[in-house]
Amino acid sequence: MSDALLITVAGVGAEVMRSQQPHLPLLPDEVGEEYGRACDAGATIGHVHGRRPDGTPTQDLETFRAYSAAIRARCPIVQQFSTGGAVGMDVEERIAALALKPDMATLTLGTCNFGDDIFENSLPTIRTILGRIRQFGIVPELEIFDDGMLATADFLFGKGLLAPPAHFDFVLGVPGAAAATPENLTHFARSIPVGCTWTVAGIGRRQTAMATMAIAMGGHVRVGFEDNIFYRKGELADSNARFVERVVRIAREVGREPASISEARQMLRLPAAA
Ligand code: KMH
Ligand code: ZN
Repeated sequence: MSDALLITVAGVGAEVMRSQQPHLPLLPDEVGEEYGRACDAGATIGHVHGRRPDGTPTQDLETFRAYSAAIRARCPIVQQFSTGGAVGMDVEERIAALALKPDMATLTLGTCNFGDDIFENSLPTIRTILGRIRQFGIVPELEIFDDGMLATADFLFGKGLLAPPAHFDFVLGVPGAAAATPENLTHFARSIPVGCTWTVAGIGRRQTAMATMAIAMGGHVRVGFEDNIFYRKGELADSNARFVERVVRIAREVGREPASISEARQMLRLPAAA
């Protein structure tokens, strides 16, 4: 297995607003340019949420069509559509854009608190999302926010609804779900089948600490405005690429290089790019 580092850029998200992060991309050209700069810096997966021009979240297919085309015109990053959307969206809305057949789509394996809200992923919701992912031949990223979601992964593997090796993302530090601690990251990484790949998305100020641990552990990294808007305490990041550049610097210090797009596609079991 390659030692190359997968870096996901989660550059849009559904919760952060322009009033908090003035560089948040919203229009298709802005999203294309932002993901292009992140890709130039070493990101190989682009995790995509939709926004209306006023910044409100949407999973509308036409928004994703425009984002996807703008990203593709700028760079060959692996495109991963969110099916989480924003809290409160119904499942049909969350999966509407999958008809565009992105390379990958997220699949969160359980319900958790999400600050004051509830991020709802009951088994029927999971089955509906997974059904659509399979219908369109999309590679899932299994999102794990809390311990019980690892049990659901085992359950789905046992039922043959998912097959290892799979790609996971551990989202650590959401208020109300698993904390971004070394102990949790170690436990999560040990709990998935051998041969699976994983990234960690450390929320807020824990982003860089979690990324550094993942690099040392042989895992992979997710960064971006969806998870963290500050480059360091009190200083807003001026682009998503800044986070990617920092991860690449840390990785090189411990002897890991960012994956190329073709390496990433192989590691994620995606067909070679056309
Ligand atoms: N916005 C969060 C409630 C995903 O992209 O699949 C859920 C989320 C997960 O971002
Ligand atoms: Zn997301």
